[in-house]
Amino acid sequence: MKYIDLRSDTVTKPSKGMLDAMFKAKVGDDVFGEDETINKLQEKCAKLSGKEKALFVPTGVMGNQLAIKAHTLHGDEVIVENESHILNYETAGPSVISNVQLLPLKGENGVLDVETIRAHVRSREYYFPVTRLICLEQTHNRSGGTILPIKNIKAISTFARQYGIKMHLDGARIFNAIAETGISLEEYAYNFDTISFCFSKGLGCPVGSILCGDTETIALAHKWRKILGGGMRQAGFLAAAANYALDKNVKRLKEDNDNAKYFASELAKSDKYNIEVENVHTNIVIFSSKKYMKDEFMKLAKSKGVLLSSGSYDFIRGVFHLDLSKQDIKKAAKVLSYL
Ligand code: TLP
Repeated sequence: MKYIDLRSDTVTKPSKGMLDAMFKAKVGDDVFGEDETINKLQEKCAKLSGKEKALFVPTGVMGNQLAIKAHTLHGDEVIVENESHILNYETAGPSVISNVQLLPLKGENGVLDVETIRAHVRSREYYFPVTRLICLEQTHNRSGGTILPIKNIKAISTFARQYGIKMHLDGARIFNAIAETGISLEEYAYNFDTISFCFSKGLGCPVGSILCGDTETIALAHKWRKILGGGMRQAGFLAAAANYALDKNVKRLKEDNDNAKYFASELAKSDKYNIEVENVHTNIVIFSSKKYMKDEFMKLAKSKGVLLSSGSYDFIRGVFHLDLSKQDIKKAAKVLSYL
């Protein structure tokens, strides 16, 4: 059976144009800093984000973990949102790699309020951990690709700077947010010390993410990338895909966001689902079935040709990406409306 794959935007395969660009890449040994395609990508991303430097990394997880490692000391505390990727899907990496404690705070649709953060920053008694870092996520995956408002980001950033707390953005899907808000990567990034984003999601690359920050922080991250086994040699073939994606696949993300909204509004027409259409800001749709438990529902949908993934708790997740046609999306919505 040919499945309509809504499990994630990570499931895409490189297009012909991307494969051509990869095939033609000029590569070298990146451990010696000699891969010109990686160097070009890193310079491009540094410029786009308004940061001094950027580091190509294999995964979004590595980008986040290197940022946490570079910003913290053993025994520090890192504020994250309750439903963040860093807390829920990174295998306790911050405690394993950086020996830090995460302090999860409850947000509203992924959005943390500056007053909630203020109330949880530790005072400097010797028996408290030091609040060293705040991590935010744009778009917010488990809340359904919701966009953190720039006003909220700015308020948190202003507060953090005042108290000498570092800021990291897990911007895995930031270009999906940019497609809606029109706010530049540089304006978002200005509010953070480091920002990571992924090429292997909506941008359609097979592998790769990037971490941007100042020279000193990226130098530390570079060292830790090597320690963790991420010195990738002739990875310019992969960086070529990322360069291609930045040129060709950024603008079209609006289509994925619109497809997600269409799909959500179709599901909402049936009374079989709990779904909040107004919370679909970008390319992720979170919903639950009133009739079936999550696992049962996903199995049933699969038997009818639609692959979905697990969201948080009893929520089911559909993610929209460049390997889906309009027809696929119409069909998926129709199939689910009959379940
Ligand atoms: N997210 C994956 C799964 O891990 C859940 C997905 O299918 O959505 N930050 C955010 C916000 C992410 O959503 C992801 C991947 C990552 C980081 C990690 O990226 P990778 O998988 O490249 O390590």
